Amino acid sequence: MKPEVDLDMIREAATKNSKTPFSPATPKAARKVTPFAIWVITIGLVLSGLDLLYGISSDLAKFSPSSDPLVDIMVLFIIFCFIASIGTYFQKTWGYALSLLVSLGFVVGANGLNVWIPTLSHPQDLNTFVVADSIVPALVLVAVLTLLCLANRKKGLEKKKFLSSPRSFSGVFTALIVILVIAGAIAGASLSSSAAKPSGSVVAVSIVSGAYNPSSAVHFSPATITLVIGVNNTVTWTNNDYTIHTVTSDSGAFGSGLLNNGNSWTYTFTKAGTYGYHCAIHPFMTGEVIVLQ
Ligand SMILES: [Cu+2]
Repeated sequence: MKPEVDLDMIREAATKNSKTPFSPATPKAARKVTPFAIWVITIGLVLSGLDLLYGISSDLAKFSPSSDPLVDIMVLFIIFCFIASIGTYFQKTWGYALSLLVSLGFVVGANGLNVWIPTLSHPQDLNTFVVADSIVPALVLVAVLTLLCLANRKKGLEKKKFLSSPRSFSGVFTALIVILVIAGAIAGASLSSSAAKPSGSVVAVSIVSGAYNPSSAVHFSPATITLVIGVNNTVTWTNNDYTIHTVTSDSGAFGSGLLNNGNSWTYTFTKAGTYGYHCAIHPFMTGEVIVLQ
């Protein structure tokens, strides 16, 4: 009887030791573990900032300082992304506030431009596509998690499992966004490689160098074109400027999405009519396509 009891005690002690280290809870509690949601927000903001920096790099490489007011706004936005990521990492209220401002501001602003969905459906250039495809989903993720951190900051994030652990709501949500971005990039790569060459003669329109400038005389060249269905009803626009532009129908009939320097976009007109278009980023850039039957 007696040896058995001893054995049980030893066994019990051994299991206890293997589960928790000998030192009591104090050092573990003192070492603050960064909650999972904080990591996601911090990394999301840094990646979005780098992503955008890459997006405007061709403009910055050409002009220093930048020539386009939009690029200046983007530079400011990138700086705020990095400051917000630091503030969030240290779990400061101002960090959460800035993170929310930056992420919501970008998502709402980009949505207003109405260029992200066309970029997804017409992936002309994989680089532009990746920038468009990743930054909006990443900032939606950042905005949702920041809002939850802001709401729970007084009670302590580490006490909320859905924020502290990856095996919870925030983990599943993060995984979904990552899968969405990867699937989008794969879809974009396969779509751009399978883009069909149009038959018949193609009319070329150039987005001229310096088109970003409101006082520049020419933006789209030629600004007005006349097409005849069955003869030359396909148009290719090429961005020869050093900043991002779009070809966006005034009526919403067509849209190129974002076009980086050197990118082109092709559209075939199948119905007679007069189609006004503009650049979604620079509304003063306008053009017209007249289609004859
Ligand atoms: Cu433009």
